[in-house]
Amino acid sequence: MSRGDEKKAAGVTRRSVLGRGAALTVGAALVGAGRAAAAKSPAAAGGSYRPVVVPNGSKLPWRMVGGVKVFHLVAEEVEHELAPGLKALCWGYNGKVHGPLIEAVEGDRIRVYVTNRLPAATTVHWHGFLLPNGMDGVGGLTQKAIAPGATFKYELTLKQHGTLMYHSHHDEMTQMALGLTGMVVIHPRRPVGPKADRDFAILLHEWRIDAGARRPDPNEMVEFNVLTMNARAFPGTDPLVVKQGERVKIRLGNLSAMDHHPIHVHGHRFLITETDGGPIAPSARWPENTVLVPVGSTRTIELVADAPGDWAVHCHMTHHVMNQMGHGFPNMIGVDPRGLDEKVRPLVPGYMTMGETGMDMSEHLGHMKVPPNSIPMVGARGKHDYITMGGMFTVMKVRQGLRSYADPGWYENPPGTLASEAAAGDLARDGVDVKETPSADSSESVRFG
Ligand SMILES: [Cu+2]
Repeated sequence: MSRGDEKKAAGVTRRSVLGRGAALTVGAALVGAGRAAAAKSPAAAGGSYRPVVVPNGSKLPWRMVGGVKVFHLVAEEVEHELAPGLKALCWGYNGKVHGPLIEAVEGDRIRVYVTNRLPAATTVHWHGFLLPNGMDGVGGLTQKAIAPGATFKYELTLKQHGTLMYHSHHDEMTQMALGLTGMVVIHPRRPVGPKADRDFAILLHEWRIDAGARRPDPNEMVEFNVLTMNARAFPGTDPLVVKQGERVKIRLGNLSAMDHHPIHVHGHRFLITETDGGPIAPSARWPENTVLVPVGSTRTIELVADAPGDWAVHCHMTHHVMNQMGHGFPNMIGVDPRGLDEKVRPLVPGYMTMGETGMDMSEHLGHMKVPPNSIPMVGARGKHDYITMGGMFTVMKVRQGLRSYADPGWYENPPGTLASEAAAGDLARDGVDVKETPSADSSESVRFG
């Protein structure tokens, strides 16, 4: 997320302390002090709202012209870094993949210019919007496609609030696979219920990028090997930094080609409060730990971050928390590679059998080579050890008494709250003999020893 976003979010948090009128002034001053962004301040929008934070992402600027919010999207080729070590030639908007998030308020009249700098015709579909048919952006059906070099104009009044999306609706298979997608947040004109202290937006996506290749393959139907949150794969994802006790909203959108993503949040339970159809009545919400975000949908969850720590937030499909270099391996689990490596090395210099105990690559770190412009299947160094995760994975960092939302580093576990190797004294006290295996034959509750 950009520093501007952080500043805005930090500035607006102070509103809860100050009076509303005074706070708006403080918020506007902070935003103005950030970039030349007076026109983007919530105060100028005619409604007060907590600006959305887009981890690793960006927001589209706008200006007010005769009571209309004017935006300008430019569809173009973008060289984008999906994770450190992996860059791809994608299609995006305004130099970004995915496109910048569009933020507005229910009731706003918006005008969006779309300039096409791609080598192919395109459109922009306003996904989930209640709008005039001719503004829906379906190439051929509701409009003529935007030819390369042309600029089209979409204009509509926002009749709803919630988390929506935009994407190309012309040769979708190619254009969405290359990244022509983005999110839209429409804040309610008259909010009800408690306001979130932190409001995050994350767009889920999947890509096929062969090792060493620079171009995502839009023809892939099944084997996606780069899974992303806001177009970044772990360890390239920014953490979600939250003060302990804050009310957190996470807006999840999914414009993957083929896969739904069950997003799991550790250490907390949340309520699903909205879909792209709008808010769910409070009486109909139920607690969850995992929310399925189907293709072409958004889901908004809310939680109170009451537990300090570094909490994993990730897709629960285990192949979606893996990166490029791990799929399609032969199954080597249980194979004894001794002797094999020596036989193969004369034929394949540097050959090393991997995967005989799984995909924990920590042992191979340092001498493991991957082809240029590709990333190993998992991970990064964590505080305690190697983190065997990649892809659609990030960390929610909950801390007491934060002074900024900059990455606070790894969590310091209070004494007695960290899993650790069992001490001999503990084993003796509890009658646990590590050489014995308690019989697990009974389906009833039993005691051992
Ligand atoms: Cu997934």
